[in-house]
Amino acid sequence: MAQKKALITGVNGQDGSYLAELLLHKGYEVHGLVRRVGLEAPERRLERVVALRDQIKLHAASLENYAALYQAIAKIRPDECYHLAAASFVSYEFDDEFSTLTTNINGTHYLLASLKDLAPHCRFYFAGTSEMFGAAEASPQDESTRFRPRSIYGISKVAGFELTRNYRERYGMHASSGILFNHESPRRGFEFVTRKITSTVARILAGQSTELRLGNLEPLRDWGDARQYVEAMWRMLQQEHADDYVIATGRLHSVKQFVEIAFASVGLDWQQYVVVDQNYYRPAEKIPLCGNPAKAKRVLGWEATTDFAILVREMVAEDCRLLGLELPIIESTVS
Ligand code: G4F
Repeated sequence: MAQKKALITGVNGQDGSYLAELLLHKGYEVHGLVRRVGLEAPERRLERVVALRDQIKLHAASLENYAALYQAIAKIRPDECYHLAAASFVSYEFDDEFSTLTTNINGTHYLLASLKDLAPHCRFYFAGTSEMFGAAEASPQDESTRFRPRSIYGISKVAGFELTRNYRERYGMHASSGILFNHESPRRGFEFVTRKITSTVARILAGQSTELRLGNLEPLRDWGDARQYVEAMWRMLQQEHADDYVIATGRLHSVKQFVEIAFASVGLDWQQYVVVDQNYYRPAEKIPLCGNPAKAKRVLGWEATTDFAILVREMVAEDCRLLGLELPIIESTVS
C-alpha cells in the first residue's frame, strides 16, 4: 500500500507537533504548513518541531493567502488534512475581531475549496472547540447542544464548523469536526492559564519570580491531555463516514484546584504567591463547559484516561526541568 500523505496546518502548535509525531510513528509522510516567518527563524519559531525537522516537510503559506494555500495543496495532494491553525486565544475585551474572523474563517474556507478542487479524496479534520458552546444552555454539552458562542474566537469556530459540515453534505467530502474541550501538556502555550501557572511555579522555585498574577480562580474547565486528543483526531479520519465528535474528559476542575496541585507538587503553599489581578479577569460561565464524550467512546473507541493531578504535576516537573531544576516531586494530598 502506498504511503499516506498527511498535511497539518499549525504543525508547530501544541496539538500539531504531537499529531506530527503520532502520524510519523504510524508511517505517514507528514507535511506541515507554517508562516514564512516561521521558516525564516526556525530555531525560535518552530521550537516544538525542531526534533522532527528532518522527518517532516514544511511549506510556507499563511491562512490569509488563498493562492499560497492552493499551491501548497497542488504540490502535496494530501490524503488527510488536519486543520489546526487558528488565532486561538480567547479574550472578551481585547479581541482583534477583524483579524481573528478573517484568519479563522477564510483560512478554513480556502483550505476546503482547494481540497475540493485538487484532492477531493482527501479526508479533512477541522479543529472545533468548546468555545463554540459559549454561554451554553445545559451541561454537559454533546454533539446536539446548541452553539451560543460569546467570543469572536468562538464565532469564527462555529463558522468553520458549518463550512466543514457544508462541504461534507454538499460535495460529499470526508470532512469531520472535533469539538475539543481544553487540552493541556508540557507544550501548552504560555498565554493559557495552565502553562502560565506551571511555568511560574518553576520560576518561583528557581528564585526568578516571587508571585503569580491570575484572574478569576473560580471558573471550571474540562481539562484533558493534548497527547490523547490528537489520537482522537486521527481516529475520526479513519472512520468510513465523516462526522462530528465532542472530545472531552467529562470531568470538571477549577482554576484554583489546578493552582493548588501545581504549588503543592513542589512543596509550596499557593496562597503565599498567588495575587488576583483584575487585568486577567474574565467572568466565569453561568453553566460550566463540560463535555459529554459518549459518542467518541462509542464510535471511535476513544476515552480520556490521564488523571488530572498527574497531568498538572507533569507540567510543573517539565517546566522545572527546562530551568535546570532537579526536584523531588512531593506527592500532593489535593486531587
Ligand atoms: O487557559 P485559558 O486561557 O483557556 P480558555 O479560555 O478556556 O480557552 C482554551 O480552551 C478552549 C477550549 O478548548 C479553546 F477553544 C481555546 O482556544 C483555548 O485553548 O483560560 C482558562 C480559564 C478561563 O476561565 C480564564 O478566565 O482560566 C481563567 N483564568 C484565570 N486567570 C486565566 C487567568 N486565563 C488566562 N489565560 N490567564 C490568567 O491569568
